[in-house]
Amino acid sequence: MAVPPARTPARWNSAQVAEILGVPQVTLRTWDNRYGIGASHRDSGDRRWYSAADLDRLRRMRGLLAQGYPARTAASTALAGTAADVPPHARIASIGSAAGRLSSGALAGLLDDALATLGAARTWGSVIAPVLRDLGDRWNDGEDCMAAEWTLSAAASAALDRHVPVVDEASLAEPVVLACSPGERHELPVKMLYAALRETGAPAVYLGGMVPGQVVSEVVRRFRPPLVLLWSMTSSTADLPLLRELRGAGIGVCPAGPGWVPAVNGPEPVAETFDDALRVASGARARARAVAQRPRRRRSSPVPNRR
Ligand code: B12
Repeated sequence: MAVPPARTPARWNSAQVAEILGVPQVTLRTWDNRYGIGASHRDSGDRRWYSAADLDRLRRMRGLLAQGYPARTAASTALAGTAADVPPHARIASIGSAAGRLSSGALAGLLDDALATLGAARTWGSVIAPVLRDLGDRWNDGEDCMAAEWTLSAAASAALDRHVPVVDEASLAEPVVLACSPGERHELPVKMLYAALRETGAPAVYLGGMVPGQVVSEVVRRFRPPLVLLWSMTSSTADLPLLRELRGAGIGVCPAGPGWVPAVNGPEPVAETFDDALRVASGARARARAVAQRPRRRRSSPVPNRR
């Protein structure tokens, strides 16, 4: 089997890249020969080897093509690393249409491009959320667009996995913990928040959708986070007993999302918008440090074990 040339960051050969991107090898060769976008390394047998940066550029190329850019422009834009001039309504239209066609491949390119160009917060607020709201409204009006909703949600989640670099959680100091309430499957809003936090370099741990209470408790015991952000999209998933239990153990918990509003019912602050939650989560470590420097009473009982 062919191996990558020594001492280069190249890791994937043409067949692997074709599979990862869903683009035929012959097309990859054409892009490379015509537009100079492709593998940055060749081995002694003149075989192409692609690095992570090469893959990112090719993903953007694919996303720009799906937005209707001519190939030459798409290649030069991807190579220059900027496509900020695509207006949000064009992104909304192309992502909405790719979701309607259930085209995960086109969505991957479009979403990678949006995330690389706009970052997570703007991609969410000005591109993905409007498409999801539209799908939700159409579903309410009796249109069967559930498959498009699932396809887009899955593609967005996968694009975030590519966008956010892997980190070894064990090495993080005082990370904010983000989790969906135990019954909550609408995880995308809080996963977007996680990506936005990580873009700023803030240490954060993301636990995913429908997180059992005992998992939250165990992670909290391990990481001692300055804040747990507990997300709930609908009132049926707002888990008030879990919120109280964590707080009773001295853990700072911020209920986030529209689901908490009727549940907490009153003066309790809820992070209702993405920007609120980003502010609260970003400031949590600084606030925790300030509190730690004040003279304080003994900490209450350890985090309860819910098993
Ligand atoms: C995508 C989606 C799904 C996907 C979720 C995929 C995923 N991985 O996240 C799937 C298909 C799994 C799904 C499942 C279900 N869904 Co759904 N879903 C949606 C949809 C289309 C978008 C959800 C979303 O991400 N909203 C966020 C953005 C796009 O909406 P928004 O209004 O702009 O958001 C506001 C706030 O949430 C806030 N905000 C936005 N982002 C963020 C981020 C943070 C961190 C914060 C703090 C705030 C915040 O700002 C906005 C202004 O207030 C909504 C429709 C909608 N309009 O929301 C329905 C919707 C939420 N779903 C609904 C329902 C009923 C369900 C199901 C029960 C359906 C079923 N019978 O199985 C299940 C629920 C399962 C469960 N236990 O959780 C209903 C909820 C009604 C209600 N209030 O109870 C909605 C509203 C659709 C409808 N009928 O109108 N769903």
